[in-house]
Amino acid sequence: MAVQSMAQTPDEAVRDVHAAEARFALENTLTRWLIGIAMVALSIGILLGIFQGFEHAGLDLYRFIRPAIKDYYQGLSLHGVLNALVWTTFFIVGFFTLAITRSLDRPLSHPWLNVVGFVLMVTGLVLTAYPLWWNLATVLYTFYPPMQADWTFYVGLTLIVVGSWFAGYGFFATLIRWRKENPGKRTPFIALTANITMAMWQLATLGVAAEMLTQLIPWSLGLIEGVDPLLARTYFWFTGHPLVYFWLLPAYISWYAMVPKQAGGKLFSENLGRLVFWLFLLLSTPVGFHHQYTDPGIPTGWKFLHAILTYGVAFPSFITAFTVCASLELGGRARGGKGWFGWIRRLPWNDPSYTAQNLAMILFAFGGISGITNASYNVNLAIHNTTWVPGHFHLTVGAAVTLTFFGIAYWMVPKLSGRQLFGRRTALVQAWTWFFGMLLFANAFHLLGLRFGVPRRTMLGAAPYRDPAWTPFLMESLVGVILLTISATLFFYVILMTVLAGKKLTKPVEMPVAQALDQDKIPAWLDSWKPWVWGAIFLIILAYGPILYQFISEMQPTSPGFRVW
Ligand code: HAS
Ligand code: CU
Repeated sequence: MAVQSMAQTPDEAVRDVHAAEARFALENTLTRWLIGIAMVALSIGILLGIFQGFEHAGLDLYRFIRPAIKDYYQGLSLHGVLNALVWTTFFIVGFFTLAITRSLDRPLSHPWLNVVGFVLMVTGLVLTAYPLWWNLATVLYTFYPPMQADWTFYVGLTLIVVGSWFAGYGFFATLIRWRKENPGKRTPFIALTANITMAMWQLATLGVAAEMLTQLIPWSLGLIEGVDPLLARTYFWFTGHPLVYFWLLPAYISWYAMVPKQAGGKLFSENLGRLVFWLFLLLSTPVGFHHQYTDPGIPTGWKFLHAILTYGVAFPSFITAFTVCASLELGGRARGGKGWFGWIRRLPWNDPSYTAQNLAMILFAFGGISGITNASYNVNLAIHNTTWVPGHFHLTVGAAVTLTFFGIAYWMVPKLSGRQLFGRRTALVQAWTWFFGMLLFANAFHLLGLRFGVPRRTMLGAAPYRDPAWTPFLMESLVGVILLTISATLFFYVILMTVLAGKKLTKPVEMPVAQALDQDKIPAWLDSWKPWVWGAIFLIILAYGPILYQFISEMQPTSPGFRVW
């Protein structure tokens, strides 16, 4: 990065920053497209979420958009795929393209890999959108067989994942090149942790790749007659759990390495931060059976092993809670905060990028608690397949991750568009309405599931067994949905107005990068890949190898496909 020297005028310094930014023209273009597509997907996904919220409260809005969207289940499939799979994956790859290259202060070493990745992801998205739109893939975002979708759905999703692999190869190649150019130097935190996230993703997606290639794609093309649902679900959750950390870790990167800078402080411990990401590489995957506690056919011992490992993977999040709070405290005190809690008031609550992310952290504390509840082998039986589970994941992916991505967008969109954020106050209202909306929505859903066993993924508005005792909670969730509707409208308004009508920036925005208290004291073992990658492979083989071998050798691919909606 260009630094303003004594002899430079401010104008010259700005020109230098522009020139430095020009080196990243391709990276900027890729990021613009990726986060643009992510936001379009999110806008449609959210719209359908609003329809669902109203349906649960007894107001079927689908009748106004029929036949475009046939019913609740088609809407729910679109909502889940667009929000949980498309918004996240496209935003993350876009964010990393910018963050890794700025962190290493060098452009991508093999940009064609990232361009190929982008083309594959977009082709995959188009292929996936077609059957979703025509009600040929109403199988919800987990696409459990024997529900069957059109082959284009499976091939499309596969291409999105393969595209993200290519993006990952581009990032790895760039990191390797940087290491050659900078022998003996410790990898910068953001570049390292973003690459760890992508490496975790490569290992984790082997499950869904096997599911798609050996079962779902040939089955939907009529090349094989049946599938084995238990084997397919096991492959799915092999990827499905680490998928949630693929969403979370980019938010953690921002909380560790960017938010402390925005708060005016420093990262409390980079060593702890690095340890956390290596632990996620190690422990994210071998835990998938905590989604299958109620599946018959999986021996109890395996479920128990995955339960133990799940408590293991919660540990790095506890470290994160500690480190992030300590870093914010450093910031609050540097800004003049005093006393036990006085520093909290001094945090930059007037900065929407900061506020969105701090609110995201607070909601994640609750989402984390409900996750740890889910993970208990026996308590899970009380809440599995109830609305408790969507309550949990709206606090995690819907709040911790999405609200953090909104916060990131509040500096990244000005950076990419060269325009000042439009409506700082509106953006602040957006963050707070999302916070309260998710809080009410998720609280109601947790309680409905826990107290009444209300089923998830069900047209509750039309359910004949609907109990009047549910009504106050459904109304609470409706208030949440209304707040979220307002919030989403404000978000897209702020982003669109920034791009279209924001004041031109005279000085480019820089990516916030926090210094760490211990940044000159990083030991080699927190900068070396081999032990962690081998450890991760070893644990995956231990936790999945024998049982997958048994499932594959006893496979009964007999189930035909069903189109239920
Ligand atoms: Fe989960 C189901 C267990 C985390 C997402 N999860 C789901 C599903 C989704 C999902 C989408 O064991 C539904 C799948 C489906 O459709 O069927 N989950 C966990 C556990 C964790 C966890 C143990 N989940 C996540 C994250 C997600 C996510 C993260 C998305 C991003 N989850 C489960 C289980 C199920 C499940 C079972 C299956 C349920 C069933 O029966 O179907 C842990 O990783 C959570 C650890 C987190 C913490 C919180 C740390 C707090 C921090 C914030 C600190 C900052 C503060 C701010 C306090 C321990 C880091 C300070 C403020 C100032 C002002 C200074
Ligand atoms: Cu999980």
